[in-house]
Amino acid sequence: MKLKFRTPDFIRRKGVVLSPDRMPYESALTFNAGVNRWHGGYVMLFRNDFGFSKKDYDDYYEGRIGRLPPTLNNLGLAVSSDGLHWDIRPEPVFSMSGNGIIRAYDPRITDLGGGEYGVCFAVESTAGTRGGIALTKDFEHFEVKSISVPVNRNMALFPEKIGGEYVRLERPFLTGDRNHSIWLSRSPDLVHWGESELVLACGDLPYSDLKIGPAAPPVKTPQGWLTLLHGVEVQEQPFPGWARDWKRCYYGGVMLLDPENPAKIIALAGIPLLVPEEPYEIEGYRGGVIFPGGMIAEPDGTVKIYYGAADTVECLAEAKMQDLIDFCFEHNVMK
Ligand code: BMA
Repeated sequence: MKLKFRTPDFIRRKGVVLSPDRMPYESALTFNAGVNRWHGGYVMLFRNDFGFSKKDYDDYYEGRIGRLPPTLNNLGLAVSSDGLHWDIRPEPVFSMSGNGIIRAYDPRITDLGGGEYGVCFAVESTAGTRGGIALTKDFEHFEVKSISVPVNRNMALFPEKIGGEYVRLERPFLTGDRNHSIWLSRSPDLVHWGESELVLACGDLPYSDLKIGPAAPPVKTPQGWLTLLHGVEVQEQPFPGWARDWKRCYYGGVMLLDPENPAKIIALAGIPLLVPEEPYEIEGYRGGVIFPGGMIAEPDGTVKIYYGAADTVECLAEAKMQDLIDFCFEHNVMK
């Protein structure tokens, strides 16, 4: 398949860091993780989908079964000393169901300081998709602070209060696909959210004609908040996935937000940062998906970018902080 874009040369892929075959419990897909620093190393909460296999999809598309099994999922935990090699904890650590809630997925981890971590996640409910926020210190016990009204997801908390308030990016679903835009809301307590402002409309991102969303929680730099996002384009030809009619391409993107008023974009790269090109990004459950959920700035100027690939595995890529910032300005479409 010929893609319109290519990943810039300064991105160094480190490959797959987590895959379903390594799971100590039932797993079909392990992807869309949140990652942060923890106890001198790194911590990862990842999405673990189970209850089905590639064979079910082959059987379905070849007419042997009329219905696909339902997707079940939980969140798993892994820890690492180098960010590349991960030890998976023996049991999943988080799941949600009941009271109209079907499942929780796509976690993102923000270090709020003082040993406290904010975890944002999407919630599938009978009334529609919702965005949840929980607090944890040990990644075993989670205190759910708030779950939004439908329809919303892709929340990412900033690591510090701005103007005395907690701040999050989010992606409500508005009317019509092209209006799935990135918004920013503020809260005094992580429970009550408001003062919402539009950050980026889907139609203003050149590599997206369907929807966009916030990705990893923003990282503070001297130039502003470095922020990853994803942009979705409709493809004519489906990628070679288990889901054979999946005709979408998910790119990773990057932008810089104003340090004092993060609802304002300083620079937005009008071309993608991560394009699905490697076999593990192109083939899987849903081929052609890059879904970044974690970004860590290292003291030596390297940035680790964690992303789900093909909705099947979790990957790591690295770049220099300066290259990411230069990329935003060189290809800035917000002039
Ligand atoms: C989105 C979410 C993500 C997923 C992506 C691509 O709508 O469901 O969890 O990675 O689609 O399938």
